[in-house]
Amino acid sequence: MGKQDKIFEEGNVSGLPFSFNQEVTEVFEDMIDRSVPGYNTTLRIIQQQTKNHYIDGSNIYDLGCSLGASTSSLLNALNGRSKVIAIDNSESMVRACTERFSKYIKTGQANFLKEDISYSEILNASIVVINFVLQFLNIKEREELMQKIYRGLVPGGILILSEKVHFDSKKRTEEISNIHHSFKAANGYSKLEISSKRDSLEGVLVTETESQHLDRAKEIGFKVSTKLMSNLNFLTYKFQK
Ligand code: GEK
Repeated sequence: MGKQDKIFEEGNVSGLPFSFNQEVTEVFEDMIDRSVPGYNTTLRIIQQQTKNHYIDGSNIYDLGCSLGASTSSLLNALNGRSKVIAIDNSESMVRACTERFSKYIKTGQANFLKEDISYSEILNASIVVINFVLQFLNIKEREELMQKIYRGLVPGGILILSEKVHFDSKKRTEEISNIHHSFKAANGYSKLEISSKRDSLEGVLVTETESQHLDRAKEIGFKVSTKLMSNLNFLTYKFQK
């Protein structure tokens, strides 16, 4: 585990919107672990689903890999059978991954690309992971990325998608959001840290409802959707071609 996240201890001092810069990269593991309920479960799900659905000779993608936690789950499940192509557009995240995973890069088991996933090529894939990343793209980019993933998957291939969501009812959204804030408080974040982070994410992390995600996937052509994890306002789905 890296450094403890104290970025918003004094509030949003810079006043800038949230970004995945060097400062965030250094504390990212602590930040996501203390902020996203069910995050560690998603990593176990990715490993288990990859064991079940990997198709020989296909490609494996981790889109928006951050420090490579999902990439690790993929590598553990594959045990050298295929290469993982992990992509992130944050320079500091990709630099950190290149150091952390040097052994896997040398043996050709992993490749880390600094790219905007909106422009990445996805080909001959049996597993694509987007663990809490679609929420950072604009709505048009989400639609285009999901279509591209669908085209890039082999028949039977799967997309594992985790997202933060909101609910149709404003009251329910508020209620769950308050419980989420209690989860963060119980993990040591102060009221100021919680509100400053929320403000800095305004317009950067934009949630949709569960039905918006499901309708989009269905319209694109995904045949099967299975909810694998639901923890407050954080969900993981498997969509199969
Ligand atoms: C995990 N999946 O640990 N292109 C490439 N990367 C992007 C883009 C984009 N357009 N937009 C955002 N990112 C990881 C956790 S974190 C989730 C993913 C979170 C990247 C961004 O740089 C960051 O590293 C990641 O998506 C989101 O399983 O912080 O809530």
